[in-house]
Amino acid sequence: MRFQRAIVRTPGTSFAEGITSAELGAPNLVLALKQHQAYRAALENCGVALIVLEPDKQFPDSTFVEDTAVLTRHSAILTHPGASSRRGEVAGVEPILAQHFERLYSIQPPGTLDGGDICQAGDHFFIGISERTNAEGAQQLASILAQDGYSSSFVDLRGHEGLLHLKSGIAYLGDQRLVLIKGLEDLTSFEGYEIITVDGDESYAANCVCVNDFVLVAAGYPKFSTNLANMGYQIMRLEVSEFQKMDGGLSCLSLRF
Ligand code: CIR
Repeated sequence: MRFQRAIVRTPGTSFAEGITSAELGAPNLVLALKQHQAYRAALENCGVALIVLEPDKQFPDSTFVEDTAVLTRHSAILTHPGASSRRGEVAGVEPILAQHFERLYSIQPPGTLDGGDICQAGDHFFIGISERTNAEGAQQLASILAQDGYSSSFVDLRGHEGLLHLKSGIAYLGDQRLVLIKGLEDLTSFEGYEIITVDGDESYAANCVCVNDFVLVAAGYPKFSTNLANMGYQIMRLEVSEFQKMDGGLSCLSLRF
């Protein structure tokens, strides 16, 4: 699937007040803005037209736009984020999604769902059940996706410490190829896929994003990025240290469609 557009939101002045468990210190906003600018430029180099939303100080985590929606060829599904402090972010992306998608759905409470827990692999969706996405939210999404002919399966992440979202530990590269962190690669959900395992000391790099002819990879993880390059992928390495401090990664910074 080729992406035409991506929605991003510039981090705001309250960025450091977002939720984090990373214990990597406070993020530097000036550096975060610089890294965000490079991320936007990388997406443009992948051939994607950007829709840049203004910073929203009221929602410190709102730069992590991926969590607010799940986008398919047919529709946009607005989420109901698991963290109550993030729920207001959804209304901030709805108008722009309404301009681009004919059909909009919403995950309804008591269902909760974060976009970061959803990994599309062709016509199949892996739906992570996590601290943020509950079984009810996962089931609602599966039913919506089924209406459009997509299959889905649930991946229970609750025993996997340190994994905030499914996509913190998995990425789909196309051609039935999945990137997986150690510990997830044995799950039966991923049978039939070719697995590229990420070493434990580089697990943060598993959150890479395939955008058209390129794979965006976090800088600083040489074993993984060299492995991908040797497999023939065109790599763009991006510094995302300030987003990592807030538990975020490359995929969460955009909604691609
Ligand atoms: C949060 O805890 O919700 C944010 N600080 C980080 C969200 C990262 N999103 C993602 O992995 N999809």
